Amino acid sequence: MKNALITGVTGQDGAYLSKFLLDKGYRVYGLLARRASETTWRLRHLGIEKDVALVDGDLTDLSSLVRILNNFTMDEVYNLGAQSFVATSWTQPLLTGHVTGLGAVNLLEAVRLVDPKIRFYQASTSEMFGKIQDPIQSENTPFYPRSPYGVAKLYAHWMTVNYRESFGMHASSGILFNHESPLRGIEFVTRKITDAVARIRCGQQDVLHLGNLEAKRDWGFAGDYVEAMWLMLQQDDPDDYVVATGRTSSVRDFCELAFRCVGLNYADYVVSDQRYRRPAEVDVLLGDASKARTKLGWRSKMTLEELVAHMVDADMRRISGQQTLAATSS
Ligand code: NDP
Ligand code: GDR
Repeated sequence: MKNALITGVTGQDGAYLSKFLLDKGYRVYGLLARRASETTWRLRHLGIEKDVALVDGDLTDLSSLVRILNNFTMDEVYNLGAQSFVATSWTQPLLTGHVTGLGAVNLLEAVRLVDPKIRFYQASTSEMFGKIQDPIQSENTPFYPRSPYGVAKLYAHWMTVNYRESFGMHASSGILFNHESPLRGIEFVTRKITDAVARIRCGQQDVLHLGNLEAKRDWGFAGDYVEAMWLMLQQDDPDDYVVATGRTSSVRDFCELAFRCVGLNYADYVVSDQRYRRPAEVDVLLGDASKARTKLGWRSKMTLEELVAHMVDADMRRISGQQTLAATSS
């Protein structure tokens, strides 16, 4: 049986990755940062809350990471923990730098100090491409981050490369494009839309205020993407991989699909609101995942139409009272 530590275990990807690894027979340890209110609703929703061993620690506290790696033998470490909401990174740039940037280096350093043979995964992001330098972004596309979050992630990304090259560590980065699910945080645009669609359909909301409707993203399903993370750590050699669907759609397109799922026209409900616009925008992202396809044998399975229907269905069931999914997230 292999042991894996997941930081960010209470987040969307942490929950799906935990389930994926448990199904593969792993013993899964999850780094649990202390919060005043409980944060494990996603693990509970997937029915795995009792199967994940939660260990107390924080990415900003190197001593907690060293203690955990000293106390438990790990084969693989997945660094998914972050301040991951791009908009918040302008209002909390230093916290974002500490958690999302330096936090990754704390974990790399803990691995190097305790057992450099542990395989390491860094959650890098398409936000590093920001103001895109190629119309389709691959591992060879130059980076140009557009937010404090993107800059912090780029630092963590290069430190992962640096630890690989300096110390020979099996450290890989997945440059993942946006991936969504019913477990997505309510502040991200896709879940904000599907939640509003359900509320509007059930008569609990009248309008949906959004920012830039023309921004385009390459949206996939989180459940598909966690497999790519695992595949990277099963390779003989560490490397960096783009993980994406190869299709880009606008926020407006997403709205149209989501409202159509419940027989409504988005144009009757969606309002563009200056409050949700960002100081600097990433206008369009579109990933080329051919390296992941060739070397890892990975491909995105769920289409955008299926993803939207899946998310709307989950929010409809929650809002209409048939189940309590994400009740604590909204
Ligand atoms: P979430 O925002 O859902 O989860 C973030 C996780 O990080 C939460 O578990 C949170 O804990 C934890 N965390 C925050 N601060 C700390 C800290 N100081 N110490 C330890 N843990 C902390 O993100 P996702 O699941 O969507 O994404 C996972 C990772 O992948 C993130 O690093 C994100 O930046 C990156 N990424 C995500 C993409 C996406 O489309 N989803 C695309 C590309 C990269 P708590 O619940 O207690 O706040
Ligand atoms: P993103 O996701 O910034 O790509 O980061 P988000 O869903 O927040 O925004 C996507 C695009 O939608 C536009 N938008 C809005 N966004 C939000 N949140 N709320 C709105 O009301 C709204 N209206 C329009 C945004 O301007 C943006 O262009 C996500 C996170 O998961 C990161 O952690 C991850 O690294 C990247 O995806 C890949």
